[in-house]
Amino acid sequence: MTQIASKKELSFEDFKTEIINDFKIAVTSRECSLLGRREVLTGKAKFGIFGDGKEVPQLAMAKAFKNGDFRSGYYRDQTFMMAIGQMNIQQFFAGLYGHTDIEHDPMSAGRQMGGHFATHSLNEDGSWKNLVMQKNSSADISPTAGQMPRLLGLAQASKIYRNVTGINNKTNFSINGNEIAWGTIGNASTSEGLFFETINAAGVLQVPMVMSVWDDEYGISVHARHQTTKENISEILKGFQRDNDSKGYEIIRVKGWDYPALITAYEQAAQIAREEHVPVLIHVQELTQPQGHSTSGSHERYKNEARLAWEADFDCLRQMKLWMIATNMASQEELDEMETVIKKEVLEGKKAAWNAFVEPIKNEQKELLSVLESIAKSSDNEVFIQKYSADLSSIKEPIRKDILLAARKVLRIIVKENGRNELAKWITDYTKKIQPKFSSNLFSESDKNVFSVKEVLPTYDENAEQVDARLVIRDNFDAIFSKYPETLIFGEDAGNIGDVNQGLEGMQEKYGEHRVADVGIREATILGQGIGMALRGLRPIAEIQYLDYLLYAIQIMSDDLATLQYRTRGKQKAPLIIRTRGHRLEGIWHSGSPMGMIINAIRGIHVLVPRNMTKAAGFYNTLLETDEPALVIECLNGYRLKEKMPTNIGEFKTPIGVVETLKEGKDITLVSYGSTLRLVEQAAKELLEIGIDAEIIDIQSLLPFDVNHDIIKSLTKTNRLLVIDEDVPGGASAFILQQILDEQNGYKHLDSKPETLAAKAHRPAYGTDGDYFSKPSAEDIYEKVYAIMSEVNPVKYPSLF
Ligand SMILES: Cc1ncc(C[n+]2csc(CCOP(=O)(O)OP(=O)(O)O)c2C)c(N)n1
Ligand SMILES: [Mg+2]
Repeated sequence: MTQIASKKELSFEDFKTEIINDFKIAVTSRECSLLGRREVLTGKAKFGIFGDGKEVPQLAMAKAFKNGDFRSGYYRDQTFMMAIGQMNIQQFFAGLYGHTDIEHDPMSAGRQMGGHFATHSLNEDGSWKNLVMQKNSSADISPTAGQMPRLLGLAQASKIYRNVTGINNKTNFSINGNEIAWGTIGNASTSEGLFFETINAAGVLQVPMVMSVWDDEYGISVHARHQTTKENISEILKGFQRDNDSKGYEIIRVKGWDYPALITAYEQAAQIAREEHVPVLIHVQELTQPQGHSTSGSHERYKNEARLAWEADFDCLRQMKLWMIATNMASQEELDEMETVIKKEVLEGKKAAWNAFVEPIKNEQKELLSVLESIAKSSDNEVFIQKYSADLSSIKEPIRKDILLAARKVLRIIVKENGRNELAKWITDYTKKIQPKFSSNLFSESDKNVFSVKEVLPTYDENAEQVDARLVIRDNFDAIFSKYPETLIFGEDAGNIGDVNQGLEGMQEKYGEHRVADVGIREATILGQGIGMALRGLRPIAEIQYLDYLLYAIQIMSDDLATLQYRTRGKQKAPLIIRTRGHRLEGIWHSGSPMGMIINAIRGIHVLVPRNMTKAAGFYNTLLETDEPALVIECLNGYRLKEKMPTNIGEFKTPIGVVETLKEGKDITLVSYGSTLRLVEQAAKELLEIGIDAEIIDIQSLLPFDVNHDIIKSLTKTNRLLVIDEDVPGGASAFILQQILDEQNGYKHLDSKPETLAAKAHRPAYGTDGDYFSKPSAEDIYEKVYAIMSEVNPVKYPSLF
């Protein structure tokens, strides 16, 4: 481990201007924190979490941070963002107020609370910017340590760009893999499993990652003694230190108030990571929180007098100032003068941000008031309308809720009057204009979204042979890897043996260990690898061995990947493909299908459930033409079933959001997906023998769901609906029913009660009997349909039970 201490040898002749500039950035940032807190306490902003007490190390990090580099950090990093020129005073306050205009709040267009930072990787049309020409920050998320998994992938991308031939010319994303991924995390958040998982994985992978731990000894009110063994993260990570015999980390320890030592530490870290592709941990100690954790509490409640006094003394900004004076960088008076000027600047920036935030809303307020005034004149309820108008106009600094609420209340009063039309139209138009500010960009809005790809059917030779279906998948991956050099796949057992079901057999030999890779058993960071690499222009396919183990990764899918486009208002994308296999096999953890949980946790990621390997391969081919993330769940029991080998392998495409009718029928519509369809088909055959003619629809993609509303077309014919699902009762079947009945107005066409047939509420038991008694069987399906038809025609179909 390297202990960096100030050598006080920076030549002030050379560095004076730069240091003064640094000081000004730190003071600006501090003043923003101080004023920001006031804005919250006076009610202008909802919540504030600031970077005070962490300014100086961030100046050092910014100096070592080069174009093309990426940050993956957390809410304390405002000084860093200012120092790399990606956030100014006005933007800081715009974020605090929640300004919904991306021009004003470039971090998230008001979608994230202040302190969650991002840069723009995409142009307005969704195409990539040149990322090596700019300094990049992946978009922050709030869950502590949630920034860690993607950091691993951001760093790994450099490794891939440096080592994989054929993509080295992708200069928009990398110059020979020289880019560093810089992580920041609070000391207390290192208690999270995601931190340790990432640390270990980065050591194994030997990627250019510099991880800074901002250590202020606390996590809100909880002291390090409750967080970290030995109260010291670099102490306990010592075993990761590289030496002559084994690869590992370079671990550096430095005091957060020691400016020259910090500069040296960060220079050294950058050199090691950039040139050698070795991960570095910088433990930045002795940091403080001058205003406590956030605006929701005060730290005087849990820090004693001695600690508070120490924090005042060792405030990094104060120490930097003392050092500047001691080294004759500037006099006390000069620095005081700078502070006075900056205070004024921050105040002005804050005012400008507030005005920019409220002005458009005030105009909307005026607009509604004039509509209300004209309606009031000819209304029997003039007095009431005037009351609402007066209340609204008395709000000096309205928010949009105030405006819309007044309009909607008045609409109720005048529902029987002529003015209703005008006001209803105003409300509709206003909502149409404003709603996207809060709801756009959940998915890609570019011309490469999933709906941009046309279906291409598989083609077959006349006497095409039936092969093990895993060969269709394998040959399709082969075609993909040779067609797209930026694709790569990684997962447990995915490399050497070519995945547990041999769908990647021989691929590592052919495409190398960087592109077809085994990884450790660590689902969350497998996902993170995928997110990070996709953020840097690669096309990763992250493999989760079994669907049941997706739970380990679902937090990061839900919090990070699913929200990415949304939380950056379309300024970042990670078109990651997550490959897994699931549905019916054997036992509690090998045959689950928690689809309801999955589809509800990851809105923002497409969820595709192909019934066979040809369909699955077609989904991969489609997805690689788009810029959106998706989860593809292959049928675990389908690899050894026979399918015909298509001639246009790698080219055929399964459309996304489109259902397929597998069998036409006139009596009832059976809706299902995945492995269960085979049982549905069997039941339908047996039902036909007694004259019940069922129509079978394969959903194929749960998200997006039947965008053409084809299921409705079936219901107009059959007037009856049964949804068959292997999830728990009320799981995915509830979603499917909601889509058909509510979204597609399916209830209008029904003559019988719409029904669902799901698995038992418990996890499926082991073995064939376990499956039979836990999940819907062909007999269950037969009997359920029969019972529905028995109610319709009891004479023809007398009750079975
Ligand atoms: C998963 C998760 N749990 C809890 C929280 C609430 N929370 C926000 S910040 C924080 C403390 C973090 O402390 P530390 O990592 O030391 O960072 P610091 O704020 O001290 O810089 C907690 C518990 C959260 N955001 N995410
Ligand atoms: Mg802390």
